[in-house]
Amino acid sequence: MLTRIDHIGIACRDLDATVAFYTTTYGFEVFHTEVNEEQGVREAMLKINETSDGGASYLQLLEPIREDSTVAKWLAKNGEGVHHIAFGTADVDADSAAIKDKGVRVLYDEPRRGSMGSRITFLHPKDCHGVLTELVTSAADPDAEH
Ligand code: MC0
Repeated sequence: MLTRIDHIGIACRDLDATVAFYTTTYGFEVFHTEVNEEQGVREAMLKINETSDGGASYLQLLEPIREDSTVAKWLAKNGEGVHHIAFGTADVDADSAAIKDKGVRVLYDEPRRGSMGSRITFLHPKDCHGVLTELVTSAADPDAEH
């Protein structure tokens, strides 16, 4: 069951400048930063609020670290902006299987590593009315990796 918006992924060309905008303009704080080599991004997670399922919702700012990354490709075509939305679930395996059974393309056979040790998969945007959609199961204790 999808229980929250885990994050909104925002593609940017300059992570430090974009972090400065979100922290200075809105007063949000950076909760976590990391490089995800597999996904080809450097990212910052800004926690917006805790949620009733024990999780949280974040803004995820994404800067590509190489030209062949999906985010670099998307930026070249669309410019900066909202890249994807991510829904939180306690069981990404079960939810992605159930969604696949409904005819939506799930991009990974097995969930991969996401922010803060989470397990993630993506749904094809062409099957989701133009929205690249991610499913996320947080690590048991995401603060431990923060
Ligand atoms: C591509 N398309 C999108 C899109 N990316 N539509 C909406 N939102 C997006 N973000 C559209 C294109 O415009 C194109 O439509 C069609 O999908 C095919 O795209 P493409 O540019 O030809 O590229 P492909 O097919 O090589 O790849 C698209 C695909 C890829 C969605 C399969 O981007 C992918 O595997 N994404 C999942 C991984 C990802 O994005 N990782 C970065 C975030 P037209 O109409 O022009 O044919 S990593 C992350 O977020 C992690 C760290 C985390 O949360 O923890």
